Amino acid sequence: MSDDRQRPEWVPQQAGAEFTTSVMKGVDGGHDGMPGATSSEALSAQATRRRHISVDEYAQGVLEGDRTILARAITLIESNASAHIDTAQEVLQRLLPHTGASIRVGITGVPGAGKSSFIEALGLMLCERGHRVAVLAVDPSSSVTRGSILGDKTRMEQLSRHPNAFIRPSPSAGNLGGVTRKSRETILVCEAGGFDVILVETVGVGQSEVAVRSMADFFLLLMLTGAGDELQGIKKGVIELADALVINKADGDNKLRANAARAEYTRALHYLSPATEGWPTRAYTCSALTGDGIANVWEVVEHFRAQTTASGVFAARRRAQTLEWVFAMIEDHLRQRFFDHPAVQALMPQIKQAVVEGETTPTAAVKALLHAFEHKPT
Ligand SMILES: Nc1nc2c(ncn2[C@@H]2O[C@H](COP(=O)(O)OP(=O)(O)OP(=O)(O)O)[C@@H](O)[C@H]2O)c(=O)[nH]1
Ligand SMILES: [Mg+2]
Repeated sequence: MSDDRQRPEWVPQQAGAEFTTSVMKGVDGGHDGMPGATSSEALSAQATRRRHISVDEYAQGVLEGDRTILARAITLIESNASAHIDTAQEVLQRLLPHTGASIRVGITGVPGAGKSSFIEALGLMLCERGHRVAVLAVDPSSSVTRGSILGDKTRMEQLSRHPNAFIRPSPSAGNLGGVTRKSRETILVCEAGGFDVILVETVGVGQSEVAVRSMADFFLLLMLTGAGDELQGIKKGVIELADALVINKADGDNKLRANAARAEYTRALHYLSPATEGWPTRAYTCSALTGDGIANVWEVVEHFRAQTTASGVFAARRRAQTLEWVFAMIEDHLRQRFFDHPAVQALMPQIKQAVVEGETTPTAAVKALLHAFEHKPT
């Protein structure tokens, strides 16, 4: 059973471009607080996995908290096949009225900062308090490093077994735009499925933090005490995205250094503009290992939610994020159509040549390419 839980069902190679993602069973039977799955229930769940599911069944299953259907709905969202994209959109349309009632927390930090351990500790605490916690990952590079998915599942072992938790690894493919869309839609499906806390983990590799910030209400930067160069080590741009800096591993010998780092960051934060209007970003310490400070971090998140909800900033950010999402997708689609256009492709080599050799100005080159795009039939 534990084997099954940790082994992603990789889509076969011959599935080609239809699927770009790995599929992992969200959770085993009985994780809804429902009676544990008997073998016949497990069999019928397996049958559901294979059988075609209609839009109605998807929507109803997700709303009823059926984890098999929830996992399949996410798989549908992660598929790049155009038929699946259409069905996924119909399902999402049905679910939309039931989305939004969660707190979406983005969590980032350099590799080894303890993100997975922190999520395990925080997630378990929240589950014990009766929250339903969905953990998602955004990692555009995970197609290369599939191993980390397995690593994460084992690091979140207790959480992955908790009846109130649902852990979904990153869709393992391609460009950030695609991964972002899939993650945002997955958030919506999880909300419709009754998850009231969404934790989105991403590795600190630059662009993906911006993507996760764009889908999170609260953004948390997990940090380590470094070798004296605390402030230089981390990119200022990333700190400016954060609603809280949390220095992890404040335990044992490291506790004093962690407290010193917190004081140092607190001073530095005075000079930065806060990520969220009216919310001063502060530094905290915690230990994912001992659990120290974890409850305090969650208090901060709840305080943030209460305060920004009262001020209207919470809802305003959600609205702005949704609109940004629309425009980002328009840009993606247009860019794709432009570069895929046969006339553009035909003209491109000579235009590039002319530009690099100084025979054409960039402006004239763009004009010629856009003319080809707009006036030549596809
Ligand atoms: N002492 C101590 N060790 C910790 C703490 N949190 C995590 N670790 C250890 O730090 C290492 C990295 O932790 P992970 O949770 O895997 O870190 P991560 O940020 O998810 O790493 P990546 O997924 O590789 O980006 C593991 O060996 C953990 O056991 C902590 O609070 N205290
Ligand atoms: Mg991790």
